[in-house]
Amino acid sequence: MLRIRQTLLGVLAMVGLAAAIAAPALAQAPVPWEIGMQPGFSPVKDEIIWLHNLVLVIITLITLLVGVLLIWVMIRYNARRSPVPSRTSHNTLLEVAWTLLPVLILVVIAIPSFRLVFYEDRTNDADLTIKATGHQWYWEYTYPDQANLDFSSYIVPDDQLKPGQLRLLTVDNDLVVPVDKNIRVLTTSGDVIHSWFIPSLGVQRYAIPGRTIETWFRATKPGTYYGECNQICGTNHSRMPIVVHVVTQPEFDAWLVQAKTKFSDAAPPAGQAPATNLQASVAAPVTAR
Ligand SMILES: [Cu+2]
Repeated sequence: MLRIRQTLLGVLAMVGLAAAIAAPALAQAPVPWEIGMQPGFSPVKDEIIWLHNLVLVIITLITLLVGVLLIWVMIRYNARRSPVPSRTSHNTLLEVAWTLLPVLILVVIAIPSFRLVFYEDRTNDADLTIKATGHQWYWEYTYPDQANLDFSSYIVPDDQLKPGQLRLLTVDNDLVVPVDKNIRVLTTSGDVIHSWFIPSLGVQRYAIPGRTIETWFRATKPGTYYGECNQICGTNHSRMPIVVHVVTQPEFDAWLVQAKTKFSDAAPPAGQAPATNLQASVAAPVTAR
């Protein structure tokens, strides 16, 4: 009897362990009928959500006030109830109030808004820098601190998706970064304007040819974060998703070793412009621009 119980416990423990291993890790992607923002997993996104909620309260109050005033005017001052309209054309107090009040409301919104713009602009103490270069139609990622490790990230076409992989959001090579580290992001482009956008990390930066723009994020939880190019950039604009895989520091170090071997022939020599890598050269020829 004891033996059976022990065996059963053993099996249960194994099932539990297997479930823990197989449990889906955090994956932040859009879901159907989502009307709010994706939950935040970076300090910048938390600030964005806070500002959004502030403006939501203000705009709701204004909408209600204007709505109530409109209904009141329509009922109380329509031609039937008020056949002889008032001929008042000036009211100093009212005019001062409806000029100053909106100004004050705008100032209340502007102060945290500017603060946020500067907060998301850059980080002074970056632990890691990555460069995201937009191309028609894929992303190229470079790790300047890591001997210019460089690789391309292409969408996985619908007919090659494995079970559980998200359509239009899965790529062959994820961008991998460590958790709880300040990641400096530099964006640029090799052709037209793209935009590097990951909603749950609060990152959105144009990728402009001939320019390098900076921003940053710090992912607070390991997981997979999905984003997309959100600047209309041509025929396959919808087919250059962004996948950021956030892992622990030891996992990141292990990945680096493996990635440096895997993408070694793709890494440009230090100090030189990134060469077109292997994947780019075997990619389908670009027919439309
Ligand atoms: Cu694009």
